[in-house]
Amino acid sequence: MALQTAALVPATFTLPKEGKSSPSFKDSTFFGVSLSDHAKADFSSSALRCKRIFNPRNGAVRAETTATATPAISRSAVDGKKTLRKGSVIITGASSGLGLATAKALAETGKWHIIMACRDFLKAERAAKSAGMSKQNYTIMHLDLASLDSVRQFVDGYKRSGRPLDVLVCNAAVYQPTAKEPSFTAEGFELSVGTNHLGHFLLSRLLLDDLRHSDYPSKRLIIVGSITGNTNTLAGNVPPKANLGDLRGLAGGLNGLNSSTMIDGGEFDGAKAYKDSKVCNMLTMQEFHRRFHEESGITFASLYPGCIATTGLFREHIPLF
Ligand code: LMG
Ligand code: NDP
Ligand code: PMR
Repeated sequence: MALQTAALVPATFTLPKEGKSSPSFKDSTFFGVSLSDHAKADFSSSALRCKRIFNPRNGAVRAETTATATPAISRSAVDGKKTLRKGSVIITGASSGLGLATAKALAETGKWHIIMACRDFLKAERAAKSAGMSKQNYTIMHLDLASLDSVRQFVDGYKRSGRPLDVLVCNAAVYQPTAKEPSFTAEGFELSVGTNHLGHFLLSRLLLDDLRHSDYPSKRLIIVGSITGNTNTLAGNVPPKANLGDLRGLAGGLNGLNSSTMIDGGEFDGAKAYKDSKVCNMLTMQEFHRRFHEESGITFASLYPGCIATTGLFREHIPLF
């Protein structure tokens, strides 16, 4: 599979004019969108947790982390050889397409335990079975990225499981190129940006501390981007083109009531909303890298998988495609 670091397009990300809401990157806002008070509480408590845990004077919390984390490398009692423990990887949307293929490939190495984070438990179970994945290599956990409450519940459940987290793969997405009318997430955000970007953003933000604490040799946060969001490529010039404009729709909540459903404030266009969401995905990894890489040792990456026209992503598609 060809991996390509996403090239980003400054032209698609324009800063707002003075006096407009600023798309500054704060812990509780992202690209100008203000998450609900509930979400704010989660973000700030997650930041607090991180401070507490990284404060060397706070012995109690450090003791807790050593109690829950399994050392990545342990010495085998029998022959004294060093062995690497199984890595733990969460893959969102692992019930089909690229996510399932990734889960299967990692399971086959025998070196990973895969947490398949899926909205449809039965579909995921059937998919894992038909991919021939062995039960001991995976766990299915419910996650609906179109609900920020579900994201929080998933994170709580994961933390309670006591598993370390070594890699997070944000793979799930929806694409609605033929929709005439927008649809919405549980909190009322336009569905594609709400699921692909906001759901993954909250998930990543809440799990960042767990990745930080991983003692695995390579800890990663990976998001699946798309060339179709990059307007400096031919594919990215096929209309409708991604464009975040001055973020006025996002700042207004993407709910179609007192704001547009589109990030740039324009008319709803499902194909554009998807491409915009992928630009946000790619920008998120750039910003996470800038903010957190050095201090945490986490590798942040986005990748473009090439065109796989047979996946579920294209359940709705235009005849040209
Ligand atoms: C849209 O329609 C719907 O409007 C939207 O609602 C949604 O459903 C979306 O993605 C889903 O689809 C898609 C639209 C795109 O298709 C049609 O309307 C059907 C008719 C299109 C038939 C056009 C065939 C043309 C073949 C072009 C071959 C390109 C070769 C170019 C060579 C250039 C070399 C530099 O299609 C259109 O709207 C038609 C416009 C086609 C634009 C093609 C884009 C190429 C742009 C090239 C610009 C290059 C500049 C940058 C280059 C950088 C290179 C590094
Ligand atoms: P699929 O539709 O096969 O996979 C997408 C997965 O996301 C499905 O498992 C789907 O679940 C899941 N999903 C959708 N909505 C939610 C939700 N609300 N909560 C949890 N999971 C959800 O498509 P692909 O494998 O093609 O897509 C995978 C990634 O690759 C996406 O990020 C896509 O943008 C990206 N990509 C794909 C390209 C391609 O050509 N295929 C090209 C460029 C990027 P369910 O099974 O229940 O529907
Ligand atoms: Mg594209 C020449 C390069 C190129 C590449 C790499 C892609 C990838 N596409 C290219 C060109 C074209 N496409 C051209 C010239 C056309 C006719 C105008 C075209 C059309 C087209 C459509 C209608 N292409 C599409 C669609 C979709 O609905 C897909 C899409 O945009 O999904 C968001 C798509 C794609 N083309 C690609 C890739 C990778 C996709 C799927 C992108 C994704 O899933 O993220």
